[in-house]
Amino acid sequence: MKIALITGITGQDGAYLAELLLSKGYEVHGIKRRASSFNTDRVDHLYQDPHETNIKFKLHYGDLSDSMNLTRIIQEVQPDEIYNLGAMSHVKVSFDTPEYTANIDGLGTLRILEAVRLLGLTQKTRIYQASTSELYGKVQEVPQTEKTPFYPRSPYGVAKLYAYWITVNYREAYNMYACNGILFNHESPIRGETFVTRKITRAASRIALGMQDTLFLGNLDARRDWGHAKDYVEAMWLMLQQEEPDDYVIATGVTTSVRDFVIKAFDRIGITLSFTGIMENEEGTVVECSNPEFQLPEGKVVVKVDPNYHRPTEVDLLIGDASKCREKLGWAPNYSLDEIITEMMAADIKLFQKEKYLKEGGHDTLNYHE
Ligand code: NDP
Ligand code: GDR
Repeated sequence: MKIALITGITGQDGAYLAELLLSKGYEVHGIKRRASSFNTDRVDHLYQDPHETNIKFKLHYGDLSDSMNLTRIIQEVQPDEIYNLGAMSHVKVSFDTPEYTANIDGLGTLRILEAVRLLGLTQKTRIYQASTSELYGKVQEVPQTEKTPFYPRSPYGVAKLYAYWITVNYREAYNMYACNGILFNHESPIRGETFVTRKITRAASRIALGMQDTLFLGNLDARRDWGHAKDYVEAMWLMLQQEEPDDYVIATGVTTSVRDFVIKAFDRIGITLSFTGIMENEEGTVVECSNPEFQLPEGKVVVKVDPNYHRPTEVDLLIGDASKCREKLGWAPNYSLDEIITEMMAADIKLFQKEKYLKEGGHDTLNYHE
């Protein structure tokens, strides 16, 4: 039985990867952060009581800023595979917390690599590093491949650039099996609520249910290559099952603007939007509602631009060429963007229908001070 250790197990990808590895018979260990409230929602369904025998899923308290903690966990777990998914992963927030982002996303990766080296596990433990299409940043060429030059455009991208190269360096210097997956954006119903896709599907659902008036967004012109997180964790695993370590682009090869994502999301629930105006004055207006369940007045403005969501430097266009991964790993995405949006909208409509029902029944808050 193989043993895997996942940093960032409480995040979107960590949860899907843990499910995948458990289904393949792995013993899965994960690092969770101590927080003042529960932060394990995404993996609670995998939890096993530690008093049970034959435990296959175990969480350890830790943090990517704490090298002694990481070294101890790796020593205890003796993993065959480490998936380093932990990160301050929000690009806009990285402009507010650049030093923290460099510490966790950049040096955190070094701490993992160095722990494996110091513990003498270089020939046992394989490492996956969560690299990103944000490395490409300012457009140099499209579609982007493993050979496209990097030009990151945020503290997040720059921190991940360090992580990318330190992974390559440890592979070459110490003959370690360490891979970079250069993953383009990937989404799902459990995507973090402040990333643009989930922000849109949540807001579209709430607006349709009469629980919110307006969705405020930043740059509607940005274009992203969006895939499904379930497909992408499969590629992470495949990268660690090869004879030789290597770096791979994971993408769908299709790019879509934020504006078109909004239109598609509302369209899923029978609301047709049209966008008019330019730049900061652009607005999304209801043209037609064909679903009797969700009736919004024609002409109602439901999307507005708020310049506060603009980034000091933006990544305008991402579209990936995953040919290498297709040829060498036999990987291809199963989900189209339309299917992803359908799944996300269905999940958020259900979530907010439940919330609305509870609120209407007077069960909207849990007041701990009563
Ligand atoms: P999420 O933001 O959903 O999850 C990030 C995870 O990292 C969470 O478990 C979080 O813990 C944990 N984390 C944050 N800070 C620390 C820290 N200081 N020490 C230990 N753990 C920490 O990200 P995703 O699942 O979407 O992404 C996974 C990885 O892949 C990230 O590294 C991201 O940068 C990268 N990536 C993501 C892409 C995407 O489109 N999703 C594309 C390319 C790369 P907590 O739950 O407590 O906050
Ligand atoms: P990104 O994802 O920055 O690509 O990073 P995000 O969903 O945050 O933004 C995508 C694009 O949408 C534009 N945008 C907005 N974004 C957010 N979050 N909120 C808004 O209101 C909004 N309006 C417009 C952004 O400007 C941007 O162009 C994600 C993360 O998962 C990273 O960790 C990962 O490395 C990359 O994807 C690949």
